[in-house]
Amino acid sequence: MTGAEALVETLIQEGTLCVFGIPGAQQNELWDTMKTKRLGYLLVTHEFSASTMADGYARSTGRPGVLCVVPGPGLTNALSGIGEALLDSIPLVCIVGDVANGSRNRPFQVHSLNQAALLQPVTKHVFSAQSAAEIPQLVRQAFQLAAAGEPGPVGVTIPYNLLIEAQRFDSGPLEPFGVPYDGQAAERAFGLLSNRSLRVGIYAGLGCMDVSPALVQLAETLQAPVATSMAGKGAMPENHPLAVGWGYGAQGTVTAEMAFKNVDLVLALGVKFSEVSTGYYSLPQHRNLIHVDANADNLGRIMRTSVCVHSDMEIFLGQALMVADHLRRPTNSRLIDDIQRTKAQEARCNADIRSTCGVDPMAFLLALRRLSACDALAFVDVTVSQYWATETFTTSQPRTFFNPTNNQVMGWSIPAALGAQRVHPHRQVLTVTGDGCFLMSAMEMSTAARAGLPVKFFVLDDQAYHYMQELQEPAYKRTTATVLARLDYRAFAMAMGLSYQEICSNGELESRLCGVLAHDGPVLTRVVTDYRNRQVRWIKAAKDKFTKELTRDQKIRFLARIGSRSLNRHPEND
Ligand SMILES: Cc1ncc(C[n+]2csc(CCOP(=O)(O)OP(=O)(O)O)c2C)c(N)n1
Ligand SMILES: [Mg+2]
Repeated sequence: MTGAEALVETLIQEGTLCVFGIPGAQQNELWDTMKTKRLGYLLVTHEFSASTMADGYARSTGRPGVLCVVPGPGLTNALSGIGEALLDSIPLVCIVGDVANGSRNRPFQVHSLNQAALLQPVTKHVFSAQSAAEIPQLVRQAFQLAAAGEPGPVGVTIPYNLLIEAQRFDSGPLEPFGVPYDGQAAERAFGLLSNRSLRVGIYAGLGCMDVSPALVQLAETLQAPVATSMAGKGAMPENHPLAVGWGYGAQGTVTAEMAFKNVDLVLALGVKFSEVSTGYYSLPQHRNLIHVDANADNLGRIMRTSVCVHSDMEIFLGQALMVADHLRRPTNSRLIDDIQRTKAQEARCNADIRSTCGVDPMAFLLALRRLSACDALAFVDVTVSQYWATETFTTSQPRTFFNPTNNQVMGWSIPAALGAQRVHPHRQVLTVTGDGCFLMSAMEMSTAARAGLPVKFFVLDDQAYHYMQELQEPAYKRTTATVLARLDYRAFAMAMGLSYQEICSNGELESRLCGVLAHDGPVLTRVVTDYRNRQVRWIKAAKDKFTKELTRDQKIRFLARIGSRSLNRHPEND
């Protein structure tokens, strides 16, 4: 086989359903071979989408997503999405072409940036093929490493001359990696959990996404309320009586904050306590905290921890359930009633419409949840509404709600949704995008039309970076560089080949959404958004914590500026 044939065979054997990317001179041999061997592929319009579609594929399937890009600009365009996957623990295999090596290497080749050096800071590891014979083995290793422990992206660079070299290849499946389980630490954790005078609360992260039934069983055994991190949303069915939503401080749901006030011991499973998920590290510190994670480097980094357990989540939960009789608490009807009552109050408060000229974003999210399928795949972008969506877009199944959590790369939701739709052709796939995010990746909608991917794109149009305004206004009493263009979305949809809909008032929500969701092709829907009168709990929590950490001098400077600017009744906002 040629190097290209060996590479494609390996991708097929590793279960790849689709490769995302753009061909170039260094990779035409590979794309031609993908076609011959019937490996699925999807042409994107910009390589940011190649990494992000692979990310959407990975999040929705739980399997490594694959992108294939040319060296130089193909790779640098893809970096923001690979970075998101790294910080969000998403497995990707990034096949990056490289300039010729060996006797074909010459100075000044096109795209001759240092590909491995570019990949290094955004991946777990970079494999650089030096000979054609190595290609299949390196690709297998990349798949294995991407999914191992805390998942993440892995790079493979392949000089283009190797793709046409014919070789005998000898590569078989790799021995699976051992999974971590620190049995002694786990025993200490079970000892603490068996103290029935301690009321336990579970905080579940992305590491629990594929062990949902065991998580539910442990929660019922411990009679523990379960909050999730932002990325862990879906690991616990949110319609379960012990589910309290996301976060457990002032940044997440009111129900989670209430339920964890009475908790003596937090059991944190498969979480990192990242800045975004904790509302700028504002989660309350409980006296007892057990932290379990597959990556030892994540343990005890943010919160004071009583016991750290380096463990695979499936094994830890399996072992915990083996000693369930020692951990079991009697049914706590009072807790369950309190959760139910607070959830109902919170839901009533969220359903209260606050906007008058345009659509209330919370009303939109609630209607979208009510009217979409319960297994719909929802992709939410870096809009201020991401926090409301995480609170109110209740999920009853794992791997159905997604957002770019820790790199917060704007424009992520549009390509990520396309990547997921490509491998889930019969599922409803939705995006909730701000108009700023829309401007970053909207050209990718042309791919939806070209490839017949029926994603329903919703853009929250307030002609501004509202998120930035929310951060800037309280501190500076004016806003800078946050006003966006007024777009003709209808014309844009037409140019991209999409159907178009517009929702201009709360009264139209129900009927317009029903129409959009019933449509069998891709639709762009402009939601004329009125952001006034609704607080963002996450921003308040983060701001309070940030302010608390300012030095005395910094506080005085901030307050003096706010004071003098408050006298100006005509702030210059642009
Ligand atoms: C690539 C990138 N650039 C800049 C930012 C900083 N940023 C975060 S949110 C945001 C504005 C989002 O605006 P929009 O999409 O309109 O959402 P809104 O809050 O208005 O709903 C900006 C500029 C970022 N996260 N990512
Ligand atoms: Mg906006």
